[in-house]
Amino acid sequence: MGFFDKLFGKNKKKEETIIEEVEKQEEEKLQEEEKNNEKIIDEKKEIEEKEIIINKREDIIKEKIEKESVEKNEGFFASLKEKLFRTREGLFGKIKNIFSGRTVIDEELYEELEDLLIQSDIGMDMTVKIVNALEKEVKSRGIKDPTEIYSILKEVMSRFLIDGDNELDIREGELNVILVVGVNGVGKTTTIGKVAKKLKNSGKKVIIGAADTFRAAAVEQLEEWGKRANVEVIKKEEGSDPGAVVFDTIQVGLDKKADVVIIDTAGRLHNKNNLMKELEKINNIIIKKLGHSRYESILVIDGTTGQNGLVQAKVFNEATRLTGFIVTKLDGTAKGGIVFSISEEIKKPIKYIGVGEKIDDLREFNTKDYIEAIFD
Ligand SMILES: Nc1nc2c(ncn2[C@@H]2O[C@H](COP(=O)(O)OP(=O)(O)O)[C@@H](O)[C@H]2O)c(=O)[nH]1
Ligand SMILES: [Mg+2]
Repeated sequence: MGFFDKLFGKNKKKEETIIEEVEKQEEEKLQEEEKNNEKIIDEKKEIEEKEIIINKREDIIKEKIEKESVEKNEGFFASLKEKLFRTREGLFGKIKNIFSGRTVIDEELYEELEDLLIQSDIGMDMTVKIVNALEKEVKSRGIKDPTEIYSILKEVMSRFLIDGDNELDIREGELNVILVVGVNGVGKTTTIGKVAKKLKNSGKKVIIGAADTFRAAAVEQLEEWGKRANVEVIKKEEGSDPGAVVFDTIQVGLDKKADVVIIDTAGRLHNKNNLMKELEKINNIIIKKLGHSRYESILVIDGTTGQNGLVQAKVFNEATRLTGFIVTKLDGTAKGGIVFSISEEIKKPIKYIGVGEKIDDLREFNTKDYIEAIFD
């Protein structure tokens, strides 16, 4: 082996080891990079998975919130308690506080209670009756703890609500008439739509008569509700005789073998005598057409109008023949005491209560449910 050979051979060896080393290093680098890449991919995956979970959770929460708010505020499934939360939180919440904040039962307590009851639209007379009955009950049971009074008040107040006959008198196999009266804006037309849907859903054939002929808008509004409830509406031109509409509606009801005819009426009170005369005429037409006077004549009262509602109830009750009441807008008031004074002073049943502007916002009235809904 010559010198060069020796030299190059050695160098060759050196070259090989260098290449080997470089290759090794590169491989290690590659492996490291791959590892890093895998790590990044894993991390990315993890983040993506987390995002999916978070999104899913958000969707579930969103859905839940939407569902709850729909159930709370709308539709048939909202409980009466939810619908009457203003009444409960407002007035009756305050009443609860006057009992819990003291240690003795004294005159001052009863006075405070009286103030709150009057504020709730229960009215002076009713309030005195309730508080007297309460005092008597508390004494006779020997109650000393003010916190025990709340439940006794609940009991006493429920006694002042007329129980029974809360359902509309609808008979099988004959035409039933429901005449709906009340001043403008109380919710007659809206309530007729709600009642029509309820009856229709229970399998009845329903026809509505538009006897509020004084405003074209009134007829249009009723027709709109007729569409929503999917029932026929009988009407005549604006300004025509309301009695003639009543006559026609009952005739169509008889011809088509309907189960129920509901009649919407005008509610102008600026001319009270005229209105009452008109209603008398309508009543006579109904009795003549049916051949008897077994029909519902329902006064609609706006629950937010306070004692004014009670005055209306008295006026209508004296001038026309009423079989019951529907109190509307109880969703919109912190009061709700009007229900007690109407029930006690007029001594006629509340058939339904209105708890909103939608077609399903109508509830059958019964003492127990109402008391439960407004007391905590
Ligand atoms: N919040 C609420 N509004 C109601 C209720 N009933 C009726 N209303 C509203 O009261 C207003 C008058 O109703 P309407 O049916 O036209 O009264 P009418 O003049 O007696 O026929 C409308 O804006 C209705 O949406 C109810 O139970 N709750
Ligand atoms: Mg109307």
